[in-house]
Amino acid sequence: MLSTGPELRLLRRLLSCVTLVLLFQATDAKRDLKSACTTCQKITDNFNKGFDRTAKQNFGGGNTAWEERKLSKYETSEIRLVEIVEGLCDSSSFECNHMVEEHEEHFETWWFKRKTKHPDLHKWFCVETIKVCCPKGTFGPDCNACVGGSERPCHGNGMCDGDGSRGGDGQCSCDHGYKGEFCLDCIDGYFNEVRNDTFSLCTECHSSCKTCTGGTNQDCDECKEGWEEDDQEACVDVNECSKDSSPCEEDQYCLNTEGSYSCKACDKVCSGCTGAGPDNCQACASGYQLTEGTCTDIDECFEQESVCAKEHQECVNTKGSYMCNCSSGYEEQDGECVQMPQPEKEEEPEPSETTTTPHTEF
Ligand SMILES: [Ca+2]
Repeated sequence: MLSTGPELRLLRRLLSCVTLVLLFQATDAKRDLKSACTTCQKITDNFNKGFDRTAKQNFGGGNTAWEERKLSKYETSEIRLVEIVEGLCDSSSFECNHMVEEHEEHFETWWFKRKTKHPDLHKWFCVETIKVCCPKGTFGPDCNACVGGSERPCHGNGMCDGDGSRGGDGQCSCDHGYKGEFCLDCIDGYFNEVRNDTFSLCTECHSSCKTCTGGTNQDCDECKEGWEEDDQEACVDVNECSKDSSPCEEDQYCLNTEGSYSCKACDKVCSGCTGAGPDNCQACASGYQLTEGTCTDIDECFEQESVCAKEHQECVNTKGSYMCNCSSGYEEQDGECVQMPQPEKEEEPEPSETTTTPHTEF
C-alpha cells in the first residue's frame, strides 16, 4: 500500500536521503582517489629510501670473498625486502598500513620478478598495478591528459587538478598573473610579453597602470587610482597634497607618496602645520608662542602679571601650561591655600607635602 499519502512522502524522503548519501560518497571518493595516490607515492618514496638505507647496511668495505657472497645474496634477499617493507609506513597512518597490507604480495612480485625490467617502482606499483596514480601530466580514472597536454599541463602556468592521480577533473588553477581555462591570458595589472597558442609569458605592468600593453608608465591602458595621465599620456603620481583643500584633518599634515599620500600628526606645539616638527606650524598651540620660527613654551610664571594671584600660591611652569601650587606648609581647601594643622607633639613630624592644583583653561 505505497500509493497512500504518508507512505509516499516517507518513501520520497528516504530516497532523497539516499541520494544525499550517494552524493557525499561521490565527493568523498573523488578526494579518496587523490589521497590514495599521495599515500602510494609516499610508500614508494619510502621504499626507495629503505632500499638505499639497506644498501649501506652490512657494508664495511674490504670484504672477504665469503662476505661478498653473503652480501650479494642479501642484496636480493627476502630478509632485505622485509626490512624495507617494515619501514614503509608510520604506525599511526591507517591509510598507508592498509594499502601495504592489501598489496603486500605485489612488493614480493616486484622484488623477485619485475625489478630489473621495471626499475621505477612508483610507475609499476602505483600507476600500472594497483592503479591509484596516473603518469605525470594526466589525471582521472582513465589517465587523460591535463588541459594543455601532459607534457606541459596548463601550458606551464598552472596546476592541473588531479595531476598524476586517478582523481581530479584536469582543470587548471593558474599561477599568479595568469587566468583563463588554459592559463594563457594575463590578469589585470599584467601584460603578455610573449603569447602564442601554446606559450604565454605574463609580466607585471608598471606600478602606475591598472591595465597595460607594456612595461613602462607610457604603456598603460588605464591609470591606477592615485595616478593620472599627463600630457604625454603617461601615468604620473597625483599630488593629493597640492590640492586646494587638504585631504587630511586639521591637526595633520599631508605627505605625498608615489600612487598615494598619507596624513601625519602635527607636532603638539602646533595648531595646524605644513610638515613635521615645531618649526612647521601654521600657528602655535595654546601655551606656546612663536620664537625664531619655532613654537616654544610660554613661561607664564615669568609674565609681568602674576598668574597665581591667591595668597600662599606658587607658580610652576609646565610644557604648554602652568600650575598654581600651594606653598610649603599650606594645602588646598575649597580653592584656597590654608595652613596645614601642626603635627601633635607625640607624633613624628611628617615631611611637608605640596599639593597641586592643575591649571586648566576653558
Ligand atoms: Ca600621490
